Amino acid sequence: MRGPLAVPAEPYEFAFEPSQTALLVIDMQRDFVDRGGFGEMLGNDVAPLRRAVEPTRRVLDAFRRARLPVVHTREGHRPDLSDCPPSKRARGKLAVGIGDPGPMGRVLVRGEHGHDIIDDLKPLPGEPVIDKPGKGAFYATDLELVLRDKGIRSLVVTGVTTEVCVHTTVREANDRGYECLVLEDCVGSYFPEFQAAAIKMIKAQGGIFGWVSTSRQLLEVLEGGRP
Ligand code: C5J
Repeated sequence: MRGPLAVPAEPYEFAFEPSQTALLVIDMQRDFVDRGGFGEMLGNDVAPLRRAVEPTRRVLDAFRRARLPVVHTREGHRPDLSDCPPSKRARGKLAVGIGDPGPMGRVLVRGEHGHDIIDDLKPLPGEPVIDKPGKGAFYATDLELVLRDKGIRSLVVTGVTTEVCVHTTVREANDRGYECLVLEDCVGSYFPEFQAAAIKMIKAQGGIFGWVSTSRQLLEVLEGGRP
């Protein structure tokens, strides 16, 4: 692929070298995104998260066609919960919480059906899947090593939820020197007001955490608007 490229974005054009850019797909897990999962069981409307699936799939397909790196993350814990801070488990005083039997197996436990990535965005063999115990994808994981070994400097960020794991990861990436482009139609929140505020925060103050664009604008640059 030719490079460098530039995508229309806010607060200004996002320039990137494709060979140094990875797609990050954050926590597109059944328990957050699917109807009947843990997120919906807590009373959340999963529709805004589901709206991010199709545009994310198009971007994922484009990265795969261009043979650019894709990295997926999943939030969750070991079956014995030894990597789950008691404070995280206790928070919310939930009747069904982390580690408990939920609608799709034990909630946020690795190996359970609900913990895994939705079928529409299933990782391909060879695409790293980073299992993270926290909200940020860099905390207590080998993500930074994986990115460094691939020579990555820029991240195209998608996933859920915008104000929690996406934001935490973008902030961590920013502090580590990565340039982040967040695709606003490829990230989702259960709360429309949080989605709007989280997107605004990223691009505020000259792009304090990064840039914001859309899947369409990125795809037009990556492959001339191919559907
Ligand atoms: C949350 C996440 N919202 N992946 N996790 O607890 O954003």
